[in-house]
Amino acid sequence: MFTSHLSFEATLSPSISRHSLNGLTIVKIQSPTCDAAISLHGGQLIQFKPAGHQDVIWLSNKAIFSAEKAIRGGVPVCWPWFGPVSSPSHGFARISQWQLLDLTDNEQLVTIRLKLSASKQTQTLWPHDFSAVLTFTMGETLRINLEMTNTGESSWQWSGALHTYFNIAEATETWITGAGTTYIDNRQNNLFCETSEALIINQPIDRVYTAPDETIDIHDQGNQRIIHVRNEGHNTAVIWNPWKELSRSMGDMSDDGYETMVCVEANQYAKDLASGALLMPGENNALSTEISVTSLA
Ligand code: TA6
Repeated sequence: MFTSHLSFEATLSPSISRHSLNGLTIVKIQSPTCDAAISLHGGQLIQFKPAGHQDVIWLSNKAIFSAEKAIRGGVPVCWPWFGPVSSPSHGFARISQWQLLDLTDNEQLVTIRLKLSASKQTQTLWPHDFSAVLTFTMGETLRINLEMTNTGESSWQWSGALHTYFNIAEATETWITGAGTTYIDNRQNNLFCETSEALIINQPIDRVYTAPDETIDIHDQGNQRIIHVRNEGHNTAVIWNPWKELSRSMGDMSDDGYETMVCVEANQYAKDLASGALLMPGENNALSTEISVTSLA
């Protein structure tokens, strides 16, 4: 567990402290309602455990904490594009250093805001002016909101995802409802497919659901719970499980890692950069996901 490798730096409030891990800054939350952690590298939540529940968010036990790489697990912020439509894949936000803007802590509810603005580095990858603010609201539930502003003189287009890795007891005992009945299958060369049944996690899955309900439910039977995922500002939802072969091929994922995780992502999908959502100068847009748990025990 990453927590055993944290070096304490400072107390920021009764429930919030700052630590370092391999040179990365980790903000840790320990409140009466939840344990959580956020890496300023990538602006990435890496832990969320509501009081009285198992971890809701999955983090690879082989995750690499380095400024050069996205952390495997948690909630990677894929922005200002999703997927391999440009380089680096899934955009630069998840490998950028975010700044701690401010925090609030009233014990029941903690909010943390991080900011990323355009820089010489980002403009070599994406020649636009922007500011992006991530707001994490953590209590019995978790809400992550990515707000983006076009601070430049010309319009730009974006796509992206809050690429959430969920912790489940056992993939083959888990099914997903609410994703809808139509999807683009990345494993069949982006073939458009229709389905009716709930999705059971018993094979490699890499699907962009094109008409998801506002709330998607993960029936985590092995943990006797349902995880509710309510997305806003998205046009699709991505469901991903790498399964055996891909798990084995990823150095930052154990061979059996696929058995206890599934990604359900709030996604603004675009098949290429030019098809992204348009943002005019001075305008802003947002993408959010809210996660809650119903115990069936
Ligand atoms: O969200 C699904 C996906 O686009 C998959 O195709 C797979 O590439 C996954 O994201 C993880 O991508 P990463 O770059 O983090 O290895």
